[in-house]
Amino acid sequence: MNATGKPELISFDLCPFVQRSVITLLEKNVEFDLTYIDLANKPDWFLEISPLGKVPVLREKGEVLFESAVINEYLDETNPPSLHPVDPLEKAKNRAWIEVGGNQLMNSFHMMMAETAQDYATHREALMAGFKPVEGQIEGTFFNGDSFCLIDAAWAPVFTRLLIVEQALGEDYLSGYPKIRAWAEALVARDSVIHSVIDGFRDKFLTYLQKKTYNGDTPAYLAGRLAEQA
Ligand SMILES: N[C@@H](CCC(=O)N[C@@H](CS)C(=O)NCC(=O)O)C(=O)O
Repeated sequence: MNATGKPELISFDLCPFVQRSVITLLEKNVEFDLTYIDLANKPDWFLEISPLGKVPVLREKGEVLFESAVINEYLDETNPPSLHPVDPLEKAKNRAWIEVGGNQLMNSFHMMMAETAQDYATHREALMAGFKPVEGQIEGTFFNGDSFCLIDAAWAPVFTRLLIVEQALGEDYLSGYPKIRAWAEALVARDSVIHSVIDGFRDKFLTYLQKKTYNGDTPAYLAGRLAEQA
């Protein structure tokens, strides 16, 4: 909580982990403040409060919370009704698949940041293999069926980015996974997901990928492909 009495989420404008918490706050109609920092130039006040120097950080009641999945659990408990399934076993299973969603966020990030075509192919394969166990878990429009749950908030940022890159490059990262494809499309069309990113997110995200270089000024693999499309 800050001077306004609202919870404050410390953010970087392209961060998928922050997006998870923004979606949760929007779904729960909680008023909050969003403070953006530059991760390339972290302010001292942020380094003082953030144990790992990472966003998101939630400032609430003079305390600091970190780790997006934990922040979301806290927001869920303190702003009922819960977005988790009621049954403890189902809830525990959802938490396990939320963890898988975090791994897939990292797999997609590594693929998008790959320096060479070979790195890209390796990470692309890991990402697509990572979807395999998920396909059979999806119960309906959303992960658990008709209701949007915390697990949907956790996974939506994966698809926000993946669908942008697919569309820009004509790729298909969900080939063979029709349930995940339908889930992804339902998530990116959801109001809370649409409003969880900055205006102009698509262009800013693609520009960020286009600027990725290595060994001085060699464009990274996707940067090169995006430049070809331009
Ligand atoms: N497991 C963390 C991951 C957070 C994370 O990696 N955030 C990135 C931005 S998307 C960050 O702050 N990176 C800054 C750094 O590593 O220096 C979570 O779920 O909150």
